[in-house]
Amino acid sequence: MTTLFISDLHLEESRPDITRALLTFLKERATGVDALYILGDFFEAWIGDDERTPLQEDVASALKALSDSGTAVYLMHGNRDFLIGEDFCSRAGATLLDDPTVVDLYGTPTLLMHGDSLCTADVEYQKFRANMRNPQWQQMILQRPLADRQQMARQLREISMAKNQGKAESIMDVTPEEVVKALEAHGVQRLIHGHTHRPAIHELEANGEPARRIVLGDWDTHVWWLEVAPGKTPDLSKLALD
Ligand SMILES: [Mn+2]
Repeated sequence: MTTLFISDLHLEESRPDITRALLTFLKERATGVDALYILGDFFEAWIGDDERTPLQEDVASALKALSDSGTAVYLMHGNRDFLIGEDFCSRAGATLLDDPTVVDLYGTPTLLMHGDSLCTADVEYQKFRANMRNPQWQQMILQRPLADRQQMARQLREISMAKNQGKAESIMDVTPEEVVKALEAHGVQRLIHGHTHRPAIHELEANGEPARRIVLGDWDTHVWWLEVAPGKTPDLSKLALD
């Protein structure tokens, strides 16, 4: 009995090594486990389920094979792939999760988030996030021709890179009070999230009790995953990406 968590793979055409590592991971680590949770920024960019690039199709069929073999596959949006829709999820045999979601992991209620909503010190980003997550705006964007959306995604990426260059490290991390607030709002002692690319297990206090915040790692130089199993302390693992 094991459940795995990954996030922030940022899959894209220019990094075939990461796609290869994912396909190996799905075969060698995820096959046979109860569930695989992907907590956002699985793809570097997403402009609609109708794009259907070879990379997207390969990843969808690998996830579908895993799901067909009996491992439940769950997907949460990140700040880069928040336009992933039900169409892709059904091709991948995946269930789309809200951010946040509380799941019961072998008797321990656990809050799952991508993590960007916890970075409240970045006021400018939170404003941008609210706009991007507006369903009416998303509907309007998804109706535009594919080429327009591709162009728009390139522009957004350039803007985001330029903006983040000038930002202090602490602004790009979660706000500690926000973590406590989230744990207390949901009445749970454990949070798992990605986004910050700072893999670690933090001990803290929430609801007057010890609590734990587990941060998943991004797949750039390493393959990172979290393993949760009954009766065991959750453990982050990594392997060099070759
Ligand atoms: Mn992110």
